[in-house]
Parts: sequence; C-alpha cells; structure tokens
Amino acid sequence: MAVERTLSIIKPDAVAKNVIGKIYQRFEDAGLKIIAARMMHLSRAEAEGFYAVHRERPFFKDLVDFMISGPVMVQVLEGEGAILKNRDLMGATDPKKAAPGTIRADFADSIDANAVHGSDAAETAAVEIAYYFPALNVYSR
Ligand code: RTP
Ligand code: MG
Repeated sequence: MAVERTLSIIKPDAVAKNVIGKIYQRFEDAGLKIIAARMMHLSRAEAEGFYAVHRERPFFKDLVDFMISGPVMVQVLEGEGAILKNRDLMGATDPKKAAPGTIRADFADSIDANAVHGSDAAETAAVEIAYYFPALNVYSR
C-alpha cells in the first residue's frame, strides 16, 4: 500500500475535553506519523472556506458555528493508507453509529460535536493540507 498524507482536525469539543494526547496516541499506535501540526482558533471565513463543499447543506451554519466555538488542533498524518486508516480510527460521522473503540465512539457527543475531521479521499487530502499548511516543512524520520 502507498504512503499517503491526510489532514486531521481535532475539533473544539475534543480540545475542550483535554484529549488531544489520547487521540494522538491512537494515530501513533496505528502507525501514522504526525508530520505537521498547529493549534488554531478558526475565523468564520476560514471555517466557511474549509467546509465550502457543504455550503448548501442544512447543517452548514451549525457546523461553522461549532468549528469556531473554540480552538482546534490541525495535523497532517502520514503513513501507509493514511486516508482510510484515519477514517477507520475516527468511526462513523454520527457517534451513535460509530463502532466501539473508535475515536468518535469514545470521545464524541453528537453528530455536530463529533471530535475529529479527516480527509475522505486523496484529492480532498491534498486540498485540505494546502489549506492549513501552505508552506509545509516535513521532517522525515
Ligand atoms: P468530517 O468532514 O468532519 O471529517 O466528517 P465526515 O466526513 O464524517 O462528515 P461530512 O459528511 O463531511 O460532514 C461534515 C460535518 O458536518 C456535520 N454534519 N452534520 N446534522 C447532520 O446531518 C450533519 N451531517 C454532517 C458533522 O459534524 C460532520 O463531521
Ligand atoms: Mg467530510
């Protein structure tokens, strides 16, 4: 399987719960390396731009309001099959439907406050990584 990169966000609910380290441990235990990271408090414009694909959806305003409600932790994960591997670690969008042992099953409260974001395909991963890390310095190890 090819080495890939994916964009991960630990959302305001999980940052507020003080579980950044526990979530990072899951990435590392799964063989994913954190090759870039930054804590941010997104502006409304930054959150709207990031979720532009969902602009017409009924939940868009709630999603943006939630994403700007507190700081987020944004990281690039690298590893074999990183995009799907991260989605598997995250679990289903709705934590009530997420498999036991997934990040959302263990840390998320609702479909809105669902702990993490992860890119869903190679094309979106490239766009999302460039959105938050326009001049990505990668430290190989
Ligand atoms: P994400 O983009 O955050 O990784 O989540 P996802 O791929 O699992 O879900 P997506 O369909 O991309 O939706 C983005 C976020 O919008 C919120 N959402 N709410 N109320 C609803 O029906 C609904 N559907 C989606 C969720 O917070 C989801 O993470
Ligand atoms: Mg998505």
